[in-house]
Amino acid sequence: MTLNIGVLGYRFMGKAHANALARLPMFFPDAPEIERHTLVGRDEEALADAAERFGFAHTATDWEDAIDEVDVFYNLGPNHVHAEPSIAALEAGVPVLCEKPLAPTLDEAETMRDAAADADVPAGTAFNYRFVPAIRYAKGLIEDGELGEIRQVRGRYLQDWLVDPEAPWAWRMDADMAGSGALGDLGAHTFDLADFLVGDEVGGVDRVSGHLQTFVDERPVYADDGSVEEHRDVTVDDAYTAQVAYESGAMGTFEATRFAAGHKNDHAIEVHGSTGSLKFSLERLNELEVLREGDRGYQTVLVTDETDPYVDHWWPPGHVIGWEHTFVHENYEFLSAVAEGGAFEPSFEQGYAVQKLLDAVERADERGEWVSVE
Ligand code: SOE
Repeated sequence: MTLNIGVLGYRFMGKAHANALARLPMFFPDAPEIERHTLVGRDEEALADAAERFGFAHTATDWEDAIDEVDVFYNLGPNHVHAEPSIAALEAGVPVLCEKPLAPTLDEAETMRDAAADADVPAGTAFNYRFVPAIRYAKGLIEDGELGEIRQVRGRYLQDWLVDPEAPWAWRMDADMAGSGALGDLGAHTFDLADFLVGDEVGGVDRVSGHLQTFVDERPVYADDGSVEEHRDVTVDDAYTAQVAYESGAMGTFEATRFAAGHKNDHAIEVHGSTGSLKFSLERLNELEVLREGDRGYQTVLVTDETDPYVDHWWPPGHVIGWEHTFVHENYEFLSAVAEGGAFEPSFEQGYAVQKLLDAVERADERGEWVSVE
């Protein structure tokens, strides 16, 4: 049976997922058969152009029409359009893959989590960094006890696209549309990654601290001729830091920023255990640095062997892969779960768990003290 895919959104994430869908039959022949069926968006001209480039057979300016026509729905729109279409799709029995963070607010994320719990189909949150081969390899090491008892995790996500105060206003800077800024957009990825890697070892999060800062509180909106039309308020954080206390006694430190000059998309995580450590950086995503008991320093493991997760689908050892491949792996797992009636992780439940952390970090910042997550 062919799965007809409907996709809401045709910009950055639309392109990343459309590329993944196009690659699947070529590199993952055991993936379910798919048809890039309907692309959904509001601007008819831009939509028609994107549909042609991305290989979609149809377009729709109304997501409700698309949901009636497809077997699977991808919600890749801005955060404030995550809840309504995703819930409608789930209520119609259509599986959903939704971009992160799950929603702008914890309340909305909760309604999405509940809709997923009532539905009998997969509902996935698109935390793509779980699907980096080196991250899967790291998880294997942790599960096998190679690092011993996990004591500390340290995650950071650094970007620099807002250092310039004249950088244009965008929906990601609006609290109503985005929820939060660097915290939800970038921190959500790191919280999920930490949970994926060490969640089973360290248990849930007990309490968090939080500090959010907005460095530039309004930004220009530019007309097509480059002139400034107006200035709009920035109502989200430009950067956050947080400390996390896990139930096991393990500690976490996390940060993200859009103001780290010189760092374009620098997502890194480190884990320290009683007998070893590991370090991962997205800037060298084919590698993992590992220190085992007795080592005098970190050893760099090139995670490109045929035996490494997902790598046998691509190139011979040493022929490195990139950021876009994480979406192919994510789409493969999600669509396989849909076709086989299996479960997909990260689920909406896991997206909701991350949202609880985002909410707690904001509450901690507002109160100026540590807060519990429940
Ligand atoms: C923001 O700049 C962004 O595009 C995020 O929204 C993505 O989730 C991240 O992977 C790259 O940066």
